[in-house]
Amino acid sequence: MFRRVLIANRGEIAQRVIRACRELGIETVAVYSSADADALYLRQADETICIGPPQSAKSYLDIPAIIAAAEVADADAIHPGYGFLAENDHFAEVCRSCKINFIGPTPEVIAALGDKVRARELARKAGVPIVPGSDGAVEDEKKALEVAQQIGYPIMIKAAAGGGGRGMRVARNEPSLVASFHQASSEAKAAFGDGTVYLEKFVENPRHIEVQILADEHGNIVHLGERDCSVQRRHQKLIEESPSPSLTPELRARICEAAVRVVREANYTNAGTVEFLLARDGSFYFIEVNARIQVEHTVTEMVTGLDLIQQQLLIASGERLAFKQEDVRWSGHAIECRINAEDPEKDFQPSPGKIELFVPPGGPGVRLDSHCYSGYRIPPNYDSMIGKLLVHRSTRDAAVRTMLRALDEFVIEGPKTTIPLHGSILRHSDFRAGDHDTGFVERYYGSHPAIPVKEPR
Ligand code: MV4
Repeated sequence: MFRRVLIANRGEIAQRVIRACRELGIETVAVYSSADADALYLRQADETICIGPPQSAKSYLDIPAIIAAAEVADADAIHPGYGFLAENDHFAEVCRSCKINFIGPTPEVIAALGDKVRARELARKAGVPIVPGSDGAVEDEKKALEVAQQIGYPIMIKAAAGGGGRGMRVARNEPSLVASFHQASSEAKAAFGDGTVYLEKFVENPRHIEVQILADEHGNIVHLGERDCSVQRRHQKLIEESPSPSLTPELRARICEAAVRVVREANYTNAGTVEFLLARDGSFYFIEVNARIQVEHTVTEMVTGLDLIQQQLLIASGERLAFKQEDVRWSGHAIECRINAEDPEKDFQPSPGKIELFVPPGGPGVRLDSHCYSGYRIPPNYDSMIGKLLVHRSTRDAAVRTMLRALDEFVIEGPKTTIPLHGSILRHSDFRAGDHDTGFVERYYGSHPAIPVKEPR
């Protein structure tokens, strides 16, 4: 096992990795930008190193600064967390050439899955359903029109270098397809340096189901079930839960087995997530793989009792998975609410600044992963997540009731937060019935999110 791990991240995930390392007897090195000098995770690490000014590009994204910190601190591994350098194949390659273990998949696998056209091809080869669409990249508008003629409208144009909702457009007829094709391609070129796009049939208001997997370096793969992430707004997830209220045991088994097939075809190692769209009629389609630990991994931790960060560390140090698929047991229902310092009444405008009073909820079935405290100043330079509030109860209904109780207990004075919005969503009859899809938030909380457009039935 590693002796010393450097965490190339900040906030709650830095703290989460420190906790996992502590329990495994691994020393930790935290890095920080000058904006994070008073962060809680710095007090919990064994060593801290300032890597630069507030701008991410000059600190948490600065590869030479992070590698230098790892060399100086004599770390034998780097955990990238999520965001920042977590899916940067070049960074993983630099780690390899410096003989530092990157806690994640190999650079080759990160690169292959980062190219959404290649990822789609891997899924197809693995016999996993993909959304009807183009056979690879679409080079020009003539080809785009041809493909659209074949599969029918509406069509989605996606950037090969995109993912997570970035660089996507919908076209409902030929003129709009031609315009959108060129727009999507130039946007992708500007944003990612690669204008390659591909086409898919547009699936209207799907549910978003993702499957957590673990894969060791000896060919062992297990899935840890799914998470339903359909409650999102503009590709920012608000609520995640497991199990999904929209899967039957049969459908669940098929999706989870499909996820394992994708991961095997990709030679994937470490923790990862396979994303699917689930249509109303029960058909599901692979969309992409997230080659990192995700924010919402905690939901799966609650229902499986596993520590996914410890599993990442064990896998990256070359160990075999200590359990088989049939040993994985799921219990009860977990829900996570992402609490952000944002004002839902002002189009989710970030609301950074000093937290005057922070009173965390607690009690049976409640977990809060947060790096915040009374007096903490939320820097304006990074994402606005204050923390992740989770509950674990024996049924979905009990979990919802415990979450409502915990949200009521949670006091954050100072910044505006998404706490009241979560309360409103959890009381909504469609959410209560599990009858919600990725269009739910826009539909009911479109203009003035705290006031439902249509009152819950
Ligand atoms: C789609 C889609 C409909 N049809 N692809 C958005 C995030 C990215 N991972 C894929 N996304 C979508 N791809 C086709 N062919 C709808 C979405 C989508 C979505 C997917 C998952 C979760 C939330 C979403 C919100 C809007 C659109």
